[in-house]
Amino acid sequence: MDKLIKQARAGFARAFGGIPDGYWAAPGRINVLGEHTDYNAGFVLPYAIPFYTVAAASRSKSPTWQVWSQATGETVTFGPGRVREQLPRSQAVSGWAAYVAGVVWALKHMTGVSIGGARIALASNVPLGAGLSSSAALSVSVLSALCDLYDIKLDDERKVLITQFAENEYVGAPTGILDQTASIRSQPGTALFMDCRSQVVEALPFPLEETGLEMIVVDTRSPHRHSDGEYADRREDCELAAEHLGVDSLRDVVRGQLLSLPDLLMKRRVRHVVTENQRTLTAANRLRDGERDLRFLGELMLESHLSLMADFEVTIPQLDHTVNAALRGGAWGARMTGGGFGGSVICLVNRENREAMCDEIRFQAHQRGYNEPRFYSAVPSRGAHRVG
Ligand code: GAF
Repeated sequence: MDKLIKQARAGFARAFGGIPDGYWAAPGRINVLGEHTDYNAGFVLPYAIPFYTVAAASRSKSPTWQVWSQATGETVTFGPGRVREQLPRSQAVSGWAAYVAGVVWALKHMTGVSIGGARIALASNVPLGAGLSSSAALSVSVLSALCDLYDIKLDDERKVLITQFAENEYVGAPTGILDQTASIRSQPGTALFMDCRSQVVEALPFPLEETGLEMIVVDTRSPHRHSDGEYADRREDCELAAEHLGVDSLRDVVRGQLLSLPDLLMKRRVRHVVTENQRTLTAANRLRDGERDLRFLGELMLESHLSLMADFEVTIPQLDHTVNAALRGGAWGARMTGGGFGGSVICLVNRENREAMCDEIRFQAHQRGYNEPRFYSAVPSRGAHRVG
């Protein structure tokens, strides 16, 4: 964290001069179970990982927002004209800075509070394009900074909805609330079980270390293919199925209802959501009951992957091969994490088998001509907080 704060401070000085009023950090996440269930009002089990975006920020006198990013080295400046209602897409801020403009816009839209300008320098070590929620880390760090700078008091649920709204309506990505919730509400040493209908969360013990286990994230560095369009298609499949079954959302479907769906594709989509919710509930119940040996999660993770592969069709061969290689390398279980169509695989493995498993994954990737994967240890970490 110290390094990120230093980088953000140096970037702030270079881009704007002076020192910022404060520093706010927000993490990326993995999701242990509960994939593509959030927008179906279902259950999820993510946690924050020890990779953060730090926003170094100050209020500014003029009503403009200036944002510098360490990742691109550029400074983007925008005024109130680009964060107002009904803005044609061509006039909206684009690229990474859209997440910042989106937060400014959503904050005003959802609270009615008009905030003044700000200067923000962003430094991050959340891997980009790896399905680890670098965009949630970005928007949550900015929202935390703006709320403190302008003394706006919001509860966590509202913060989640504001950053989701920014992403849905300003950036144009139709995501659920999984990533933002994990970034805002995670607590160290725990996994965050959430009912996405009520937004009620429970921090459940996740004693990886105690049982000699590690959760390894494998960033496959696979090219993301049409992920936005495909993601929106899956949402639409789910909405159509819910309409067909006469339920508010697929969370309310019970197994027997599958038979009444018109075609196999719809049956498979619904089956994924129903079984994924069950897996997530099973895991949450066992963690709540104090189960210390987390190896039981391995099989649930593998079942989740198979369901995402066969029924929901959001994996790609590179993710499937990585899961297979992890299992061959000694993992208790492995699965893709996040939206899919590329990105990362998480693997539950004994600490002493970690290197052998990573070697096997690296070897298999090399054999198939894939990019060299990157490995990270996913220790359950703290959610967004002020760091200076
Ligand atoms: C992406 C989305 F942003 C989340 O809301 C969630 O739907 C996830 O894909 C799939 O579980 O990360």
